Amino acid sequence: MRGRCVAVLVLSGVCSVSTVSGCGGNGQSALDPRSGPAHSISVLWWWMLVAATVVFLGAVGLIALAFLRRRRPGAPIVGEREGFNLGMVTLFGIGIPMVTLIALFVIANFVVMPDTDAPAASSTALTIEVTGNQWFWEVRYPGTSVVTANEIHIPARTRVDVIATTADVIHSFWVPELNRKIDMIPGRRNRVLLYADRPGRYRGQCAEYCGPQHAHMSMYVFAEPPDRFRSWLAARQRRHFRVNFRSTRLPPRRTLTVIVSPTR
Ligand SMILES: [Cu+2]
Repeated sequence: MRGRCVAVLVLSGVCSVSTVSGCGGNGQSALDPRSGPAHSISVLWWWMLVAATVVFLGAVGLIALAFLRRRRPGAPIVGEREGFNLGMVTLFGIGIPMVTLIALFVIANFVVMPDTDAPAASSTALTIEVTGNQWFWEVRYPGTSVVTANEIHIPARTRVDVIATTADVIHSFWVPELNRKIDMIPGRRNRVLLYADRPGRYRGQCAEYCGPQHAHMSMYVFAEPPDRFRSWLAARQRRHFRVNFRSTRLPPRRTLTVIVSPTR
């Protein structure tokens, strides 16, 4: 019996470590925030972990206590007191869970969500359109003819309004280090803020199962210093016009500069 318990504990530990290790290591972690909204989400996650740990350890402690005292009547210290069991059940079964859940609800809905909501139109400096396709991301930069696939270029320390749409099924746009996920629903244009507080490369992933190649539907956000971003965009635009000018076979609307990069 004891050997089986140890085996279960070891297995649980291995599973927990494997699960947690899957959260990082590939440059994609909600616990490594690089923007204000992502920071709020990670703080909420840590508080939820603390609350869940306290409740879990409390429950395990009470189970262990009950097991150790299984041959003795009554509770420790108070003994066999009338109404004690009902009080304990009310406190641990109703009181503490209600307080914990209400606190998390209030913090999540009134503190974190306003932080991660779609940005007001006047509060952003740049708009980018991202369309989910089975199974790649198509990114357009309004006002230019530049199109990229599976990579999004943004200026760092700049509020960017992402308009998320889909060309086929439901996808979910998610760059964990920068903000929450947002669904791409046929016929709708959802918006999410992208903001990187420092230049870098941030991995994103479709977070809604969208078909057999869903797991390969990842992308990178390249946050660059604003002047380098402007140079990049201008260079791509010039290249588009050059390709467009030289092309004699394809109609102009088809000769867009598409940069396809492997994401795995
Ligand atoms: Cu998808």
